[in-house]
Amino acid sequence: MKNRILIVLICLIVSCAKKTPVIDSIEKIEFIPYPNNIESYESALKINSILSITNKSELEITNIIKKEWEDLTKSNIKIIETSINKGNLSIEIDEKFKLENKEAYLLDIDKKSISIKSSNSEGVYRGWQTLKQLIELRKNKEHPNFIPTGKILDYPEYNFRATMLDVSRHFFNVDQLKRFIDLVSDYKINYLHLGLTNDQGWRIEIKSRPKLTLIGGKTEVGGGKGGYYSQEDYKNIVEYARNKFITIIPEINIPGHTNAALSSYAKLNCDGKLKKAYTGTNVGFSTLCNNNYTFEFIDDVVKEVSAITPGEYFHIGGDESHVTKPRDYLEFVSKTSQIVNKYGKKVIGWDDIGIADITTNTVLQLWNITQKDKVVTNINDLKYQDKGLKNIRDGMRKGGKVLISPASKMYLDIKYDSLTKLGLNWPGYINLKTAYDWKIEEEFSQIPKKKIIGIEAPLWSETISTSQDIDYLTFPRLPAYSEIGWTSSSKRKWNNFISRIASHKYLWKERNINYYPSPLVHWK
Ligand code: TNX
Repeated sequence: MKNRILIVLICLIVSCAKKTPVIDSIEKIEFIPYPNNIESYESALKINSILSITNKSELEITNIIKKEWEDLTKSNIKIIETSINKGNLSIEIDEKFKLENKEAYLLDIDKKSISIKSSNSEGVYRGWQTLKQLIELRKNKEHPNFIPTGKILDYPEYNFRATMLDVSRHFFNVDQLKRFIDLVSDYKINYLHLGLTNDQGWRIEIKSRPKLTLIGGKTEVGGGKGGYYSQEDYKNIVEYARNKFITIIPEINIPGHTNAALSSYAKLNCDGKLKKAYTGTNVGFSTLCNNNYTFEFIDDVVKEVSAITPGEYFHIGGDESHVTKPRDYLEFVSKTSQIVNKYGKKVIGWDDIGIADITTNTVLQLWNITQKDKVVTNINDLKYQDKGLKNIRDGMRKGGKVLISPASKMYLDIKYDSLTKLGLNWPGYINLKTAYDWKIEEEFSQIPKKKIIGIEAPLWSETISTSQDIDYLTFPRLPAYSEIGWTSSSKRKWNNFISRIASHKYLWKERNINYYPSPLVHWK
């Protein structure tokens, strides 16, 4: 009898061991951004034991996750009516699960099933993004079909985590933009700001002003053919991003950075003459004329773009208007802000607009900062060193909020070091450590935390024209910024970050990302 029991026991242990291998526990997974709370159950779940998905409330998010699950695991799961506790991925939307943050989620993985809980579908999607990264990071390990069990209770440090693509200096088509959206979505970016207009090109169709794209859309830096998005293209991009819970923010820059418009409509110029097209990379030489025609023009543009933009923000630029008369500049900012509000949107502008009469709820994007040891070669460079902070102080006094984007730390178009072929270096160089290893509350201690809506890493395109170029400047820095935006700074450590990011190389290879192999990382 005793022997029999022993044999049965041994069989059980052997078969169990076969079923559930011992794998690294869930805290050791190289998540980026790293979740704010993780608890391990010290066991494992076989991924293809999940055969169904349930959701009691919203079908849209269930379909999104079902499709992404199937693309990722290459196996089908079916939607079923009621949750079962074996082989199921259950999605629960429960209004009571608030945690004072709409993106908060609870991801619970046990040996037999998975559940994602949040107060709304956006939070559920953030939980899914964590699960997706977990499944992918396991792919290159022993027992790739298993994921560790545990509970992740997570929510972001900042509700606004953005990147920007300048589609004006060089045009990127709809497919290139969708690819960029896919790549940044993996890192829980939730806003994409598009620089739609600049001296070198006008990239959005305005039905009441067709010459903007017929003339202004046909140029770009270096003399290439340019391009533009029709309003249908733009709606398509907005919808594509929405399915990844990313909100598009359009930027129509006024009153400077407007040569493309000035070369399309003569009446926007004070001398009534069309400007020549511009394909160089200088800044600060163009301005709209302060006249009635211009404000009708701005009203029409803001009206049309707002109508196809479901998000709450509209970016009015406002930077580097060096040839606009100071009085005119103030009038441009305040009148354009009122127009934007009239069409139901909140204003974002570069920090320069802090000196003007801004409207309530305006967000100032802090950019005008260079590194402390940046050699000032020219007296004009002095203006960059901390002009941004002065503008922000002005703007905050008038009720403005702040979006953190210092050029010295967060500009994706800046060279990693002196050897980087792409990019600029006016605020200094930004290697991976400079990008990651700092804290907003220490660097900008003079800005109260409650004034800060979040972070944005902009990618200007003077020196880039292909998706490979985009990749090279974006990876690995964008994951660093995403973690600054998501993970509490007390939980971020440089050494730990570089050991995690090394594993993301496999994810990037899978997606054909032309990343920069930073020498600061030991790429395994
Ligand atoms: C400054 S950032 C600019 C852009 C340039 C960028 C290049 C800002 C508001 N203005 O026009 O493209 O530097 O790094």
